[in-house]
Amino acid sequence: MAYQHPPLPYAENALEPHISAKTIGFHYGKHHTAYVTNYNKMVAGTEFDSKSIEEVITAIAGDKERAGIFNNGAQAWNHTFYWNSVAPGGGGRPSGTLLEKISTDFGSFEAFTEELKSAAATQFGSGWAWLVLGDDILKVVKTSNAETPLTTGQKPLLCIDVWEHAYYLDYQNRRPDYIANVIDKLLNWKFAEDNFRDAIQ
Ligand code: MN3
Repeated sequence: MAYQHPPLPYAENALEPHISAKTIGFHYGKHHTAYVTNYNKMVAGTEFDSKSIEEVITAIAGDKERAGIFNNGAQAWNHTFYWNSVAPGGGGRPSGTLLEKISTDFGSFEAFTEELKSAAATQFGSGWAWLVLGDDILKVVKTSNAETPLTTGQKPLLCIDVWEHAYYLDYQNRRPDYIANVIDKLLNWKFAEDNFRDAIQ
């Protein structure tokens, strides 16, 4: 079925000064739109037309003949998740059971943020850094290009886009500065708490 491009959950300038309206305009308006448009064109009239985007991505992961559908579909899904992973007035810490689980599984909240920063900074080339729940343990993972933890049975809680298009207009080559600002000022812990609650039910 066609994947609806969800509206951006805030104004294009709402993440300033950490991510500019210009970056969001291109990133949401051009890049994300293109992934959604391409995915919908590619699945129209095929066996995938009746399936959800999550089902399609999971079913065809690693299938080289369907790489085009996978790449566009996973990028459509990953970006929607990313827009919700950041929010104006974000950053800080989660509360309650998620903070306790992070402290247990990483040693401390600070140890978690260092691991997330490191994963996001060292992802070679384009990709993503994620906080996921897998096998009842919280983990930081990184994925290349369009790859997504959805296909490996892990439940994403938050993600950071580290493709150059996510930060280059604002930070040029200073990816670590972008990552630090996302973690300190923008991460949407309410979204992560909701995802964590769903995952452990
Ligand atoms: Mn992107």
